[in-house]
Amino acid sequence: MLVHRIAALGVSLMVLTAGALTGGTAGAAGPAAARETAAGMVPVSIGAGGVVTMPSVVAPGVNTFKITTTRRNASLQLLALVPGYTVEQAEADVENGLEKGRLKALRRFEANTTLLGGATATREKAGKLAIDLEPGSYLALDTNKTGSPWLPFTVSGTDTGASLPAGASLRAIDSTTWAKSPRAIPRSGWLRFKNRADQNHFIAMVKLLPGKTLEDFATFLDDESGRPPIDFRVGIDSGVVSPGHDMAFKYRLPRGSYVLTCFWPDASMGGMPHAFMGMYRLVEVR
Ligand SMILES: [Cu+2]
Repeated sequence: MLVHRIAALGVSLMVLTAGALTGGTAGAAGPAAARETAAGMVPVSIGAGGVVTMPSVVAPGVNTFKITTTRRNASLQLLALVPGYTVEQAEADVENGLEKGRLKALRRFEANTTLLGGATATREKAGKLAIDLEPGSYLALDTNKTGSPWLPFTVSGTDTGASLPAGASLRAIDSTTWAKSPRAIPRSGWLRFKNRADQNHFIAMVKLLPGKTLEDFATFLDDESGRPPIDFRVGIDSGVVSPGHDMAFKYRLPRGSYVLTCFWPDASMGGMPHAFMGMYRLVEVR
């Protein structure tokens, strides 16, 4: 029951933060934009039922996936499966492991996938995701929609020659720890997520309500009751990234204090989301 409620909190956070104030921002003109267009811009559209439409072949190297959607909120996630592990097995393991909290399924999913991150989009605002992909077979899906079909695509051909866009960088380290720096990030730009930890993680960064502190968030997690001290509508979400992988996504946030956390379930802790293991810290947006 405890784990179920915790998981429900994680899911609601992911769903509610998806698409809040992310995506393409001002400053679309200029040299950076010209480079993006020149090298590896991949259009992705997400329609009813979380159906993803994008090119079936993408060039290797760094691509920028521009995500548009007719849905209110959509969350693109990219991943690759170990050869021999099928989409059907992966989908079943997600349902049993992530939604029903069955640890064997969660462990099998984690052992057989490379999670590459993602980005959110809303009907009003496109999202942008930059990832360096090696040649191979991949899948794309909308994690904001249960039952979204997993779309296969191939990475092959000539390298784009592009590099990941410059911007602020947040790092996961050790097992379930956020690196202490930077303390603050700008209000908009590209945010890079480097997973240097030994577990899967995602960035869930959510704004603290006025007057609330990180201590209030800690108390909320400990008590598992009362009103959350965070505004679920204002935040960003990176999609899930496997150890050793990097990605970057475009964001825009109002100035303020945010909790940087992760709700990925830890199989070695009975499926407890990382937030409940202390994986959170303050980030100022200036
Ligand atoms: Cu995590």
